[in-house]
Amino acid sequence: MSQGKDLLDKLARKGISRRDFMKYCGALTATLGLSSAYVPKVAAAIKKASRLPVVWLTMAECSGCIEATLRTTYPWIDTLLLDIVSMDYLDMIMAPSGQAAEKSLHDSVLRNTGKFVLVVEGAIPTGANGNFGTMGGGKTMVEVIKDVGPKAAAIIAIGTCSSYGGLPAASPNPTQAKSVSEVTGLQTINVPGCPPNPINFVGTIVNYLLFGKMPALDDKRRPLFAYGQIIHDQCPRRAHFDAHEFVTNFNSEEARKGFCLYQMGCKGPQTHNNCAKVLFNEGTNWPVGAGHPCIGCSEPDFWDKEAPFFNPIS
Ligand code: FSX
Ligand code: SF4
Ligand code: F3S
Repeated sequence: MSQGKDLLDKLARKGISRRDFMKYCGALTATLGLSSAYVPKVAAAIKKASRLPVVWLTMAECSGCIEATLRTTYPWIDTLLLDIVSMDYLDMIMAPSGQAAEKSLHDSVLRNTGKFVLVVEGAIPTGANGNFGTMGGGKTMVEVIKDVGPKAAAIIAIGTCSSYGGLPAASPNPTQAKSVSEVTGLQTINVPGCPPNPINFVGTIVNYLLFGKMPALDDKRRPLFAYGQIIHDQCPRRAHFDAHEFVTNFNSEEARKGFCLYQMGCKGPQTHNNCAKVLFNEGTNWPVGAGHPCIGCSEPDFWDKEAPFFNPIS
């Protein structure tokens, strides 16, 4: 049985029709900024994917990234992800634990040196000789990332923590947490957000399957297809900003009318992300749509730089 038919059969068993699959491929194609002519190519790339080996390491974080990836967007994203890639190590969902899990990591890295994609979620605590963060077998996260990182074909930092330090590195940063690139000296492809939209992660992988390379990046090493524009330029409340119609109190007529949240602290004018276009939870909504100002979660050091979150940009 061909892998493509295999995937569609697996999805069918979950009640996902070919039409649903094509709809998702359409959303993915649009997110990647490709014309609709690419939809069949995206579908074919996913169906024919040769199970790209992926190792996913979770470091110091809140697990929001993996939760967002596995539990939202589309209920069957797990099937899709586990089928288009060969998830050789992901401690959060894998069956083996302890030494058996360590062995899976070791074996996969050995078998696929130079060929696997390393996905890292979370920052790396470097204080106390790395002992704020240890993994199975007592190795520090610093040791693990320095060992595994150089053996990968590419490193995707998923979430603001692994990309730039994020929450664990927020002031006063007692564990001296740092980004993956700071600790390893290696360049990463950053898919920030706290958490990031899973479609931007899947899009990065599919871009690799489709074109054999990682997508074009901005100066903070974020894929341009997702982070090429600021929120403010895509926001449905923008007409209110231009007309100086602002919310100044959450419990007000202006808030109910959906006026601009700039004066409530919205960081949309300086935040690069595609939330306003692709939305979260299968296209349900996004922070500003729900009436909350953007807190700039896809920008480096946002916990420190953007706080207090409800103060207007100074
Ligand atoms: Fe959490 Fe991920 Fe934020 Fe960090 O997300 S959602 S703290 S970016 O590493 O788990
Ligand atoms: Fe810009 Fe935020 Fe106002 Fe939207 S709500 S127009 S992103 S300031
Ligand atoms: Fe984050 Fe702002 Fe989007 S807070 S999720 S970048 S709207």
